Amino acid sequence: MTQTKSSASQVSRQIPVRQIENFIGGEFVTAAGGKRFDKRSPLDNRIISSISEAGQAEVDAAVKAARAALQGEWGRIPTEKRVAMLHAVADEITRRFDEFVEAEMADTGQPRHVMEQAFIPRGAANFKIFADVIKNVPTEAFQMATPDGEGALNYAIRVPKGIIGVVCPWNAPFLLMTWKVGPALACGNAVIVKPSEETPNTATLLGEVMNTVGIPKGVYNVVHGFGPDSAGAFLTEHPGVDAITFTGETRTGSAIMKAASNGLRDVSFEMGGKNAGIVFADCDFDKAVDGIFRSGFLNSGQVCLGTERVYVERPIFERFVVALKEKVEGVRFGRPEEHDTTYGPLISHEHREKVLSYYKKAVEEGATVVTGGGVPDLPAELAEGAWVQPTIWTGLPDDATVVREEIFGPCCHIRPFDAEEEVIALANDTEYGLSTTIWTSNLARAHRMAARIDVGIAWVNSWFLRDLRTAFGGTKQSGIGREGGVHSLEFYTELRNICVKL
Ligand code: NAD
Ligand code: 6OD
Repeated sequence: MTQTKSSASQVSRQIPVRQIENFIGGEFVTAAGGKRFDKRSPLDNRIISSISEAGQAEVDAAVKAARAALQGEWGRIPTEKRVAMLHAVADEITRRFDEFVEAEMADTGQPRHVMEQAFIPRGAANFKIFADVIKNVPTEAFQMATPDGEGALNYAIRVPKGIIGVVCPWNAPFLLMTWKVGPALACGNAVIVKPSEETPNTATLLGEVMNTVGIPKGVYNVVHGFGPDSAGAFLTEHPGVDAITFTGETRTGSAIMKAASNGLRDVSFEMGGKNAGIVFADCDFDKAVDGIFRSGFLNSGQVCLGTERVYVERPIFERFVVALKEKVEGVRFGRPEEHDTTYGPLISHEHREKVLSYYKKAVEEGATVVTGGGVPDLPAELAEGAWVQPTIWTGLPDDATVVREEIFGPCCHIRPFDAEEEVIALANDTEYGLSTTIWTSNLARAHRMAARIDVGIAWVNSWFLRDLRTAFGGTKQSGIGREGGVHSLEFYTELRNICVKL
């Protein structure tokens, strides 16, 4: 695999440790008691941030601030003005684009081009699209006959749900956080965000944007910390939080669902996946190789929609494995700020241990390692980072651990198939149901397949191609509910029917 030098490393070593505080009621707040935790760079394991860990008192304060905002100006603001403010938030993110890119690169270690072309622009778009949805989507009305002949008129209005707890993962922090905060605010709610402990930066920076734009204090709050016995649990267990939207591991979703049952609070969950990539012999070969390379290895494989199981029709199987191997071996490891870097580390050493344990398990269970399988040999300044080699396996049985469990790393198992029915059964043989990507030039087959694979999103001759008006979510253990376009309104508002006797 190609390696790159790291000329920027001397510069970045001199950067002081960033102090990150909670954002409550429009102020940056250090937690009472002064408890802090460190964030280490995935690139070289250096401490890059010191974060104030919110306790129960800070979560209580955030709930109080959010409630006051709802009862104050924010609760009365006309939709048009709210919409204009959210457009201003998007514009301010764009104005401070480079800061968001730097902040996200520092936390995740992922290459600049991924931030610049995908993750940060999506943050701004998430505010605009939902502002426009709330402005343009009508509610229903029904005329009704009554015995006195005068009739009645029913019409619906949407009211905000109240305080939304937003619990976020680390893999695409700004995109995934704003994907929840955008619609929640568009609908008139107040939010309390709990970013991942691994990626506190951009959620905090967004607090500055909110203040600049004049979003009323308490509408957007951020509490930092971990899950159990920390900010995550304090937030999701808090009776003052009206609904919880969560993106993360299925196991965590289960814990949050228990917390939400207290008070019967509504939940929207986007969780894990073990998605199948399916390649037919009649595909556009080069596009399919590119597509599966992206779906398996973008963001170092840390994408919930990624394809850790790849099924390739037998006539092109050998050729496909060779072509994907070549692409994977062409990645350039390096610091994200360097323009020729195409490939970053995993988020942390803890996650690397998990991924490497699967690499070991694959070999123990009899995999042929086509490429990768270990830790790359990198220059000294990156040697302490959370790097792993992107990895391809073949030859495993369908019940092998790495074929069944979500790894969330840069790896995939490729298996040949012979028939459509066979590959549908293979794709569906999982407890997850998030996404699939199907590569074929036979459109009739593509439609048939997409309808029969039990997922929330089926891509044909594409992957992670997002129209934000469409429904996004998972079936089975990949999620509860749908967000996106009008579907987000179903979660972030209560629909109130008003019946007027005429
Ligand atoms: P995670 O579940 O470990 O953590 C997510 C968030 O939950 C973090 O902020 C964490 O601090 C918090 N948390 C953990 N335990 C908690 C608890 N008991 N109560 C309250 N909060 C708690 O997930 P992760 O490792 O950050 O992210 C990776 C996972 O996210 C993968 O499984 C991936 O598939 C999934 N994911 C899914 C989607 C999707 O759209 N379906 C998108 C991105 C990531
Ligand atoms: O594009 C989105 O809206 C979305 N929620 C993407 C999820 C990516 C998972 O890693």
